[in-house]
Amino acid sequence: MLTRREALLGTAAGTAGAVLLAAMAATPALAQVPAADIKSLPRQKVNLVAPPFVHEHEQVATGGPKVVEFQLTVKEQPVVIDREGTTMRAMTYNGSIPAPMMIVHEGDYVELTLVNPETNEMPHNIDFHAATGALGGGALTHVNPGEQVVLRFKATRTGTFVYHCAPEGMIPWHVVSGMSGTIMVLPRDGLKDGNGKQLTYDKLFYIGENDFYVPRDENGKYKSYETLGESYEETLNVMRGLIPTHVVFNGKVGALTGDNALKAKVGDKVLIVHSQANRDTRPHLIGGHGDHVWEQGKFSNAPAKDLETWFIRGGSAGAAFYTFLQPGVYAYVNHNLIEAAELGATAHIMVEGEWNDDLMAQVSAPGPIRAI
Ligand SMILES: [Cu+2]
Repeated sequence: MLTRREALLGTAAGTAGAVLLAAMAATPALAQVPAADIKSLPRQKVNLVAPPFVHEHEQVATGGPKVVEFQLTVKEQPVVIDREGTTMRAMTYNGSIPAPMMIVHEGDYVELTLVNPETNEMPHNIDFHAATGALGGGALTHVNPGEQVVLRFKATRTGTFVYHCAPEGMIPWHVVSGMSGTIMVLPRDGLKDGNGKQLTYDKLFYIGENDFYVPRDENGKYKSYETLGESYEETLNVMRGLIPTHVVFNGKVGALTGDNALKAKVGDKVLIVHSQANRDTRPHLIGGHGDHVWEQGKFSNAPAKDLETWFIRGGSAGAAFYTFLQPGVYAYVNHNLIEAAELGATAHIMVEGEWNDDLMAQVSAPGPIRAI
């Protein structure tokens, strides 16, 4: 008798899976990589940190390329995604939505251990948009429950890039269930403004935007499920309608607002990295700007300057550099305001410091209308 997992895999192989399997057959074996030179490189093991924070890192690299080791463990788990307690059967890397950000420098080698614990229901893998070949690594990293795999790729292009799960036939489901993250590949000499001027950030905020598709029962109430397998068919039906029930930052409505607001000071130079693995979005900092914006990552390109709103294509991550000039609470939103206000795509940044009257002042407080 087929288990639920085998049944799902069977469905998968008949559809988009066939196309992907054909592509996989054409991928070279990992053994063809000349490993001798890589063996002599220094190695660094990095412990990943849950968003909106990132692991310690250098902005300007000291020394030459190295092999940077990361580990991601797939966690399939129920997560609460709004203030009403709606619980979604999520699939995650390391238990966070989005998955942790990895930061390396151009020319470094990323060496990832991907672990799929035996207690999981699903096979998983990883497609790095920063990597070259083999479906971004997806063809070399397919792990069933109870398996692990190690992938190495060279970070040859700078920028911010999405990574996500991409198992045959189930790609969108795994992605909109939480399996995406970001890798940032910095130039070895750090970020530049396009005129050769160094840009050094004081803080980095990592904001992952996700669209969720939670089925409702006959009374319109969001449903929860005991297993991923049980949630599959009804979730797919909602996904095919292309109208998300939730559009959130960092996995949950309110994950970065109120008491969870991000914090900065006037004068802080902040790099906001925004990823969306599935759907277009348009970040906007209300009351602020994007001083220097790499909409598509690609730090080798000069950043756009002085943007009011920027565009992050579905399946990419972008970075905006901003120096805060006024104190107060800033809302950072997806400026489809329905998605921001009704579906959840809002964060707050609380900025401390001295108010600058020259930039803005309330000349007279609200009061009765007077004759002009
Ligand atoms: Cu997966």
